[in-house]
Amino acid sequence: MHASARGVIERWKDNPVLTPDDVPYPVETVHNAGAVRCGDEIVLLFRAHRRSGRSILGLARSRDGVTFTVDPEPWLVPTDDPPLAEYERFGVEDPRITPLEGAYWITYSAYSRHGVRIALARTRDFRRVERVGLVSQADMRNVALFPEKIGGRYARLDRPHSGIAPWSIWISFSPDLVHWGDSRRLIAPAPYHWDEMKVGPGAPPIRTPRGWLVIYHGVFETMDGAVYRLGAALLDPEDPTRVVGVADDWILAPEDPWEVTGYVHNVVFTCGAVTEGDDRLRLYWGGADQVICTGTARIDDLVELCLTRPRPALGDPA
Ligand code: BMA
Repeated sequence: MHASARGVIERWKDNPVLTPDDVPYPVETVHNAGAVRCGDEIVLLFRAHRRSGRSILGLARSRDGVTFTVDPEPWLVPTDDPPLAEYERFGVEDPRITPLEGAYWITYSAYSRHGVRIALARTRDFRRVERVGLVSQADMRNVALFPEKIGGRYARLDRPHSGIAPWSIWISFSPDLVHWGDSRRLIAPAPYHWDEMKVGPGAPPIRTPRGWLVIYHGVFETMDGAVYRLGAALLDPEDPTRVVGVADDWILAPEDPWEVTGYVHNVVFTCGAVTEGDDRLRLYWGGADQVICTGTARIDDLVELCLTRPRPALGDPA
């Protein structure tokens, strides 16, 4: 029997797992968290709006994946040090965490009057953090590093903005994690489909026996504003420039009251997931840009959706 997209993610019964009230410093929101295992903890790096409307990154820790304690101070705030200061002035947003070669690498959006660029930071312990620098020009968002080199190069999924082309998921390569190129488009929004307005990578790609599992967000424009949902795609395990399949249906849509109503209505948006045992994925998502929710799915179910009911990666859906 084929897995059905509806219900493929089992929501945690006590969502949301983090709200602004859980944060010991003033914030309006807590959402869009990168996630990783670090020792016996799950660490979330989340985006939080200050009253000004500008964002900072906060850190929360958990032993069980559902009960979190937030550190007393923000983890990363816009820097005053040049040259990055000029590019982080309006805030830092949407971090993704990738463990790679003994460190945790964090890609985040750096906002300024010059647009949105991606910056890279690294840490070994989530106590000290070192900024590496900017790794894209404007305008770029949603950068997720692969957790291993591919063909001798670092690889990432990214999502350039364009006034001309649809906002698509691309793949790029680098010799050093700083200089990127050889970019190719992988997955485009599908016209008149739930992800027709834009798509963007979510959690860093997850290696499975049948390929790299990509959880992405897709946006649909309505008369009532945009709706953000999550979808799944599979890339070839050896050559991730080849798309194996993009699931036709979404895997998660705003349904719970705190996903439907909040800072921005009708949003589920992910930056992170961790594996649980051999066969499950624990996904974290922002609900309505205001709270953090979690749920789990069988990795095989997600993979099967990509294989059995795919839509064209770059073209019209069936
Ligand atoms: C995107 C980003 C995300 C946010 C989403 C929905 O452009 O700003 O951080 O969750 O919009 O508002």
